[in-house]
Amino acid sequence: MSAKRGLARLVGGLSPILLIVASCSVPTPPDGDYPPLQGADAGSDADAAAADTSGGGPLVADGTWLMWHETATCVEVMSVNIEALTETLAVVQLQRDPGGVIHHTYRNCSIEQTPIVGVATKIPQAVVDTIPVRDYIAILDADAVGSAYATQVSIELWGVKLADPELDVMPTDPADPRIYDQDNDGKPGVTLDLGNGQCTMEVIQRGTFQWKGTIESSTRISGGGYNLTQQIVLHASSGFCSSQFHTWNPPNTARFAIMRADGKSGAINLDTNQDGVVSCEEVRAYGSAPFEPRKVDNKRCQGDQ
Ligand SMILES: [Ca+2]
Ligand SMILES: [Ca+2]
Repeated sequence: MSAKRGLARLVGGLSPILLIVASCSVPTPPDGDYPPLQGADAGSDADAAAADTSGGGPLVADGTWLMWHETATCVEVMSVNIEALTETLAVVQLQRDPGGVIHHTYRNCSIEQTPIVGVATKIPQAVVDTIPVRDYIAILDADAVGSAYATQVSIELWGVKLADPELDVMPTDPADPRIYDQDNDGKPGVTLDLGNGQCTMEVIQRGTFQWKGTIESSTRISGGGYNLTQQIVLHASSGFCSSQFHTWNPPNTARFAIMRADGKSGAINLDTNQDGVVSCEEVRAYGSAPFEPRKVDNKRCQGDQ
């Protein structure tokens, strides 16, 4: 089935949108791989708080960190704009090179979304576990508390491989050779579950992330950023899944925190089974709650589209 069929069966009166494509005004990307250093101006809500018992010494990057981030998506359903939130937990290995650049190796551990008009949109663990590990860099203007942290633009692809991950037009034909069965269920792309098994949809997705924040302590960095999500529906089983909605990412709402998790520098040690590795299972056991996820607020979706 093409991406254009089966539109708006469930939600009457909704103008069919060719594809679920989230869009918003994207800030000017940095020149080259090394973004200009700026403060955490992109995240007006850059106040994510979590338990942190570490001191105010300089930050030592090398080691294992937990990253939490929260991103918002607005969904237009029957002319009403609704906000959904996505809470993500990841294990990030940080390594500093002699020039001071911080290399990140990022592995997703859990991705949870709030329901949309009461319908749960589940990201199955089989999808999360098979998202490729990705690398990106950040720079710090210094190691002291209060110093600025900024990452390059980083692209996360689900179920598709692109020569230019950031700029290539996303394919829409499930037979396109760039689309692959990431979650190994025999179907192209990744399979998402809506409404606790009510229906499924096979999609590919491109997530664009850039983070800017501040060193809060020797074991914690937090701030805001922007994200852009583009999702192509390859096939939908029925019902709600085959409805197409206009979605977008509201600006200046994304938040993140990176918390050292390997017990060094006074940090918390999430290696609870003491095998020397902080696993995704151990990160999921810690959860998002310590980062105080905010509640959905539909007022945030009444503005820019
Ligand atoms: Ca698949
Ligand atoms: Ca462990």
